[in-house]
Amino acid sequence: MRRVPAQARFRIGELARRTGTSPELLRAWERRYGLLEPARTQGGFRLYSDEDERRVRAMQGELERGAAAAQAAERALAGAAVPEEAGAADDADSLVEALLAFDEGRAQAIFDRALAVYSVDAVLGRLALPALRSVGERWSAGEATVAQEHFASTLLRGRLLGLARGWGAGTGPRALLACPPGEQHDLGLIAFGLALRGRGWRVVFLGPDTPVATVAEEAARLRPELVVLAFARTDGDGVIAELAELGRSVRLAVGGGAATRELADAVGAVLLEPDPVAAAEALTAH
Ligand code: B12
Repeated sequence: MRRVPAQARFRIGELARRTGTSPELLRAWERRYGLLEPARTQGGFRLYSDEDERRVRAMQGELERGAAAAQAAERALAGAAVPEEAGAADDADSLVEALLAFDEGRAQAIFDRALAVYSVDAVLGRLALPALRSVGERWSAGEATVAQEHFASTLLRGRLLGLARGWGAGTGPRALLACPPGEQHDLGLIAFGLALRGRGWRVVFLGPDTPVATVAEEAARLRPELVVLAFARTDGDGVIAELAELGRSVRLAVGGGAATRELADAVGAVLLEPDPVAAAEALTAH
């Protein structure tokens, strides 16, 4: 049995929650196909890693595409070799192409394949976010229509929220995520939530356009380790005073394209790094 490598850190229940499977099914795949290679703690508990999570998602992807279980396991085990960087970047270009062509089937297939081969961090940082940003920039430059931008944002938002299933469960520190009143731009915040969950946090997501009073109420009820608000619009409604009040009772952080040092200082918040994955890493390391 392998020694406990640093990245082996969650138990079978957490792996089942993350992948929408059951501990019984995971044990069966481990026993029958050697799909998972858990490490063992002193106490003999199995601990699983991101690589184990990638294999389960790969197995699910192959089964969804109609492969037999043994064949699906074989492909999932074979999938690990692909270098993350190179492939994902190419995928981002093909994904943007498929999205601008309203080719849902191809866009979904590219996303499925990426999930089968790369970690969630790589899918976020090298595929979903670059593709969303590229469509956004083309829209701003008048090279993409509102319909193309809406199609792309909605499809990817659906896939990212699909990955978020169960992100509120577990025993890790809890983060309460929301967009302030009048703010509908939550794609970066969803990506940030997924990156936090990948690092063992529990995520409570209130989503777009949330009154600060509602955030304060939930924070008082849940007592999260962190409250995070995302700002994409510079012309956002005046919530500074309300946020500063909230910042006096909870640990507050702000992020997003319109989150500035001035805003963070004004409300007593931590200013998060622009990249959602790097921001989650920095917070967890901290
Ligand atoms: C998609 C989009 C929408 C979608 C949002 C869908 C959704 N669920 O998020 C919809 C259609 C709802 C929308 C509506 C509007 N939008 Co809009 N939208 C965009 C668009 C095209 C892309 C934004 C996006 O999501 N990009 C993908 C994300 C992942 O990238 P990003 O936002 O750049 O974020 C990066 C970082 O900031 C970071 N990040 C983002 N959030 C967070 C959060 C945390 C915690 C962290 C750590 C990091 C982080 O992650 C990303 C890094 O990769 C941009 C144009 C652009 N080029 O950005 C305009 C844009 C943001 N929208 C704009 C405007 C004006 C509007 C509307 C008013 C348009 C209208 N007249 O109706 C409405 C307002 C809605 C509202 N009340 O908020 C303006 C904002 C101008 C400003 N600075 O104030 C922009 C910049 C377009 C423009 N150039 O004018 N929009």
